[in-house]
Amino acid sequence: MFACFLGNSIIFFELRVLFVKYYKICGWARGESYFNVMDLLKSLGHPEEVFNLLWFKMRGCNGLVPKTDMNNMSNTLRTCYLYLDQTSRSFAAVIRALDGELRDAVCIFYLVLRALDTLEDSSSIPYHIKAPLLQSFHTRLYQPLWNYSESCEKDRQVLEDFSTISLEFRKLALVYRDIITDICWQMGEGMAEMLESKLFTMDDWERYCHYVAGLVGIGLSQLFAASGQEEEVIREDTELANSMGLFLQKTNIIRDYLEDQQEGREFWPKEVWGKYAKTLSEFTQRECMPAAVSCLNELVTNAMQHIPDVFTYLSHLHNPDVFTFCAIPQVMAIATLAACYNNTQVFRGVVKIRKGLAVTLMMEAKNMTAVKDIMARQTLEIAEAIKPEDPSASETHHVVKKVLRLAQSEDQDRLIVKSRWTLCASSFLVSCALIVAIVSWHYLATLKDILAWD
Ligand code: IN0
Repeated sequence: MFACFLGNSIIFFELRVLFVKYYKICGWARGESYFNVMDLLKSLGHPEEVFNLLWFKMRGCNGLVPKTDMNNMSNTLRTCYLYLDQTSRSFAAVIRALDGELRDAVCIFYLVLRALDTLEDSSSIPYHIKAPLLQSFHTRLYQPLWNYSESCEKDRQVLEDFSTISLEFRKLALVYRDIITDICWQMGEGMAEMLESKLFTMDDWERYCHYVAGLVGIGLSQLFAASGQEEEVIREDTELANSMGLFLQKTNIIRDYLEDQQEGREFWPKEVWGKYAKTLSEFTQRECMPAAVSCLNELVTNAMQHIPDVFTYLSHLHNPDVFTFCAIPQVMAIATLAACYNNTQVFRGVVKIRKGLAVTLMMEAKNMTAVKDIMARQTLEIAEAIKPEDPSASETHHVVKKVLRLAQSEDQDRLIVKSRWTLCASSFLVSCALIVAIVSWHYLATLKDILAWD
């Protein structure tokens, strides 16, 4: 066992050196592609991810979703899709997979929400200006010349050229416009309300997440129903739609602890972190790591409570494109939570899921069985990382059991067997790669010597 581990470690190191050299020589895929060689290396222990990455590399996003025909679009709509690509490349591909007028409605909804979110995030705008700006934001959708150029945020372009987005908004059918306007109005009011209040209680946390993400789920459900691509009932259960948003937003808040600290923002609720520290910023200090991780695990456990609602909401969807659109962010979120759980890296840097895993999840999340499979697999990873001494251990076990029961009742053993099989296959693949690498290395070295003699 030890020899196998040592062997694979040496192989891994050799391959890393080889790949990094190759990467430097070729400059392959640097920046302009969907992944680079380091992404491949990170997935070396997961052969199916390497395979999917290569497939994705060859076919690009078009391998996952059909290409949008940009030729028949107005210049302004084309610009909107360009902004969509700039703000969120992978999610843009997911939106493009939607059908007909729903696709444009969701694209515009997404950009309008980005603009509102960018306003909320702009720390350079003082409170007395920001609050009325947020509250009146929905009215800007009908003001053709309104733009905002005072933001210094990364996505400020959507505010600076808001007139292009609002022009396309005004071309949408009235049903879509009314839904988008109403959600922006509620969200702007909510954001203004929360501007000055710190997130103290769990209720504050839930309310904040409802305003910025739950309402998105509620608005999307209304758009799906209005387009006729989903049944009317999907609008009715706003609690389920809210949970879809809360699961995503809580995951973002947990993952972005350090980034938010560095930018002077705090979104972790005091009711939880107050049990482990005097100030939230303490968690960046090495000596506070055990307390920080306990707090982190409690929040992950809290976010996981939304998974049963996510299953129910997804099971109500009938249209395969709408299903994939909703399922992909959810499976990415559970993978992010699994990567964060019990991980001190949350307090030291960026926790990101492997690109290979992200591509694999995007390719797999096509139906309820696949989504449940993914949720169960990631939940099992969390289960394996639970430490008995963790203060939330029993609560985490409880939610893990609930998710597994809902996800895989009759199939638990198959998943465990599958993950073991994957491990063996990985070792085998890595070993084969080593052999190929070493043989090639010797062959090239010999060839070089022969040429030198000549
Ligand atoms: C979203 C959501 C989203 C998509 C599908 C169904 C949803 C149902 C309820 C609530 C939200 C739903 O998905 C995106 C995903 C996304 O943008 N991913 C980023 C990754 C990242 O880290 O930013 C990417 O680049 O791929 C999402 O996160 N939000 C969002 C915003 C608008 C719309 Cl129309 C849909 C943001 C948020 C705050 C979680 C709601």
